[in-house]
Amino acid sequence: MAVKNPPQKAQPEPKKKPEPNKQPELDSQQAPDLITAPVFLHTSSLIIPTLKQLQADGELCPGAAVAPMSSELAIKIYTDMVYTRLLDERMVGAQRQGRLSFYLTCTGEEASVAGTIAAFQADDMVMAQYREQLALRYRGFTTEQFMNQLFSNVEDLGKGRQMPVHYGCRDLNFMTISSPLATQIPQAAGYAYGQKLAGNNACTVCYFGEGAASEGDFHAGLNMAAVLKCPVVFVARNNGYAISTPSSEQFAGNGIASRGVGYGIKTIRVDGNDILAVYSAAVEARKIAVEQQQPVLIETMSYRLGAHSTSDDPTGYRSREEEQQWRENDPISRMKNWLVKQNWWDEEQEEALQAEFREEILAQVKLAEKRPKPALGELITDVYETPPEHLLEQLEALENHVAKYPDHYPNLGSAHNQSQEGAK
Ligand SMILES: Cc1ncc(C[n+]2csc(CCOP(=O)(O)OP(=O)(O)O)c2C)c(N)n1
Ligand SMILES: [Mg+2]
Repeated sequence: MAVKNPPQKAQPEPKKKPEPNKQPELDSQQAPDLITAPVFLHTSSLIIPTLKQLQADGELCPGAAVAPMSSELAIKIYTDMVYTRLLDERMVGAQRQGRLSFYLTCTGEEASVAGTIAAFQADDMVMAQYREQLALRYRGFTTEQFMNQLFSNVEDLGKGRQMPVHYGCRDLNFMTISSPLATQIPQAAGYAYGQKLAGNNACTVCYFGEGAASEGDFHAGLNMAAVLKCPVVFVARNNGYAISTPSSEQFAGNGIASRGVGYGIKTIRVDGNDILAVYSAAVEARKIAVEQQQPVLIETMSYRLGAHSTSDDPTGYRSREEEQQWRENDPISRMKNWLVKQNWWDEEQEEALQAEFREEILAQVKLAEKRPKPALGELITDVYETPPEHLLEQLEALENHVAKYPDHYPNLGSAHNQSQEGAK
């Protein structure tokens, strides 16, 4: 199936014959340096091809120059994609059962994340948006760690201070997610500039959605990265929507890739549902970032198959037919077809793996939801060396409130009593 993102105009428009009284369009391939009459550039002056290497039936596209991928790596990538799909399904279910407050899935975009993260080294920094849990899984974040964060319990690395899904893990070089869109983009440029100065041959991979690319931070971040030649790979996940806003209502240009070129950044657009194309592009992108010390932009064309979050209902703004069209273009089945053709995978392995993942996730949900919440006093630690008076007052007021209405805060239990100690 051709990669088409129905709600947006990401593909170049077909060339039309100039109509009378219309400005002729300039073809960048034949453009002279100087012109003597006003001729305007148009979106279609920039041709942006889409890299595709794997077909839906698991056959390679003729002539595909695929980055080498061992069977071990292919199976690791595939099983992490399957894990994430199941984790997402289960956690949406947990939210619907009232066990969890909020969740965001990666469903439909697994190849965009798996194919990119697999091309980076463990000491490369990841700065993500919020839909890239697969990158953490790839680096070894455990089911228990996912659950502790999602249930904001005492074992959560973030001490229960963040909304569910806002993961962070220092040991895995995964910067903590921030809710305000696009803040990670200039931060990634800055982090990569630090890596350049340190000369340690590491780089940063920075994920964001096409919607986040409308923020000012996107423009500042890309420009800084280009001018300062920062080793950062920007991955724009173009999934067709920013919550309910289709890309066709977000921008009039040729996707996000055209902007990379505009900032002087080496740029590639890939079929985001094609694991081999995404991986091949990311392997080359990392090489450029580290060996040539300059940024790269990858735009992955895909589709957000699920709702924006558990607070959203997409039936109000898009059709089931559109969703079905993309469901048939599923990145996981495409990779599975390829693996089966390589004789690296079969149905029996698939069933065993899914059963194992389901059991593990369910067991960890049950354990995580029973763990106590972090001590209340932790709310005001780690910012000031000595918590200031006004925060201590607010903490006291909160503790009095919780003491007055204990039935409303059942999970605080004994952890609440430790809070005084935590704050001091
Ligand atoms: C600065 C800012 N504005 C608005 C929001 C609300 N918001 C959260 S997610 C989102 C859509 C982002 O879309 P996109 O970047 O395409 O990512 P996707 O959800 O499609 O992966 C919006 C508008 C926010 N978090 N931060
Ligand atoms: Mg989007």
